[in-house]
Amino acid sequence: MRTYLVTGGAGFIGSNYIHYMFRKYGDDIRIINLDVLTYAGNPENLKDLEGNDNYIFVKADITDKEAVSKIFEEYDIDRVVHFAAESHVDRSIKDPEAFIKTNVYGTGVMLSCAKAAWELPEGPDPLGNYKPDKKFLHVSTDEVYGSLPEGEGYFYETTPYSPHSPYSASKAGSDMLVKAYMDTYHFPANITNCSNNYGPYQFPEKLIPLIINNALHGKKLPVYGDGKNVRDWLYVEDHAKAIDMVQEKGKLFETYNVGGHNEKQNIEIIKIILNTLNEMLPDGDERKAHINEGLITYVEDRKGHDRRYAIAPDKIKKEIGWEPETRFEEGIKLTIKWYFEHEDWMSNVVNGDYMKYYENMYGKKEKA
Ligand code: NAD
Ligand code: TDX
Repeated sequence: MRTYLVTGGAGFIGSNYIHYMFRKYGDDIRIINLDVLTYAGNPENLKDLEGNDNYIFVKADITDKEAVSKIFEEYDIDRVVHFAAESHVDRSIKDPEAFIKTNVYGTGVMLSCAKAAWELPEGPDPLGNYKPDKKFLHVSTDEVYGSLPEGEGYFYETTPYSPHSPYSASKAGSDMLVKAYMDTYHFPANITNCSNNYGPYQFPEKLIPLIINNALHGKKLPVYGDGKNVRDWLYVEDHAKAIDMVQEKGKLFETYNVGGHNEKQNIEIIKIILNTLNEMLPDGDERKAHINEGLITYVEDRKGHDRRYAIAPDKIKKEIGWEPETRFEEGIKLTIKWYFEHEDWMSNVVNGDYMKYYENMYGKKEKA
């Protein structure tokens, strides 16, 4: 049985990945989920796995080397899938330090512990020798490549790094550490750089769930700047599938960009959500009365706001055969349906801390 160590598995993409993996491999795999449960980590995301003997949750911090080493001592880990990170750009602008600590130092700890557990004392490779079939996958983002001009060019694996926010700079730093481990120690790893994800279990600080939640409650829909910034949206399950395919079919030491040529301006996304909500809510639902474009509110722009992200997924398609399966029109309906069916999940998440965050982040913007 193959054993996975997933970091950050209680977050948005990590929990979708764990669900995907158990659906795909069933009892043939065991997953250890290492997560410290920050505001973004939610055990409810994995509640359905309670009682599954092949799922083990360990509450620990990736910056705690002793705790991470202990997991490698206790279990014979075959695959590491490293999601754990501080992930929200706006928070990184207000408080960069947590990003530097978790994303850069935390990734350093994960690499060091995996290397120590997998390394063989000697062998034919002067750079490094490892137990067979051990692999580390570092989950990263397209934001490390910086910003593209409107309507021109794509991010390739060869595009130079040019991060602008503390978040993307810290992710770039973590990618560089993984590259350094591969080059210096021949450490068996891959990096994936993915575009913006959306889908179930996404925390409502990110654009799509924030807009869905605010629209349902008749709250203003904050649009940064002119609303014409472009993101390349991917349904989260397609990302989970890509990660698994890269680990099993990709070439070690390679980076793969993950995205589906689905560029949309933020304002387009918001209008699609409003139309889809109205389409999907039953006739007579009183919320329909307030779900309209009158809620759209232009607010102060994000500092250093990247204009456009767009991934060229040519390499992952050609070498591995991965392609996104969920078109945006379908993915957004699946996502909205999930939020309709999980109102409790949302009301638990939107607790006192979230309200404080919201007031702190948007209170001043709306008055601007
Ligand atoms: P998220 O914020 O929803 O989840 C992060 C998880 O990591 C949470 O469960 C949190 O508790 C955990 N965590 C944070 N700090 C930790 C620490 N010090 N020790 C242990 N656990 C810790 O993030 P997400 O959106 O699911 O993103 C997951 C990964 O994918 C991140 O590395 C992110 O950079 C990358 N990524 C995200 C997107 C996106 O659109 N969301 C796109 C590309 C790449
Ligand atoms: O209230 C808002 N209003 C608004 O106009 C919010 C929260 C966002 N926006 C804009 C900013 C961006 O142009 O929407 C776009 C998307 O914003 P986010 O959802 O915050 O995502 P982004 O900044 O693009 O980063 C995301 O994608 C890449 C994830 O948060 C990262 O973790 C991932 O690496």
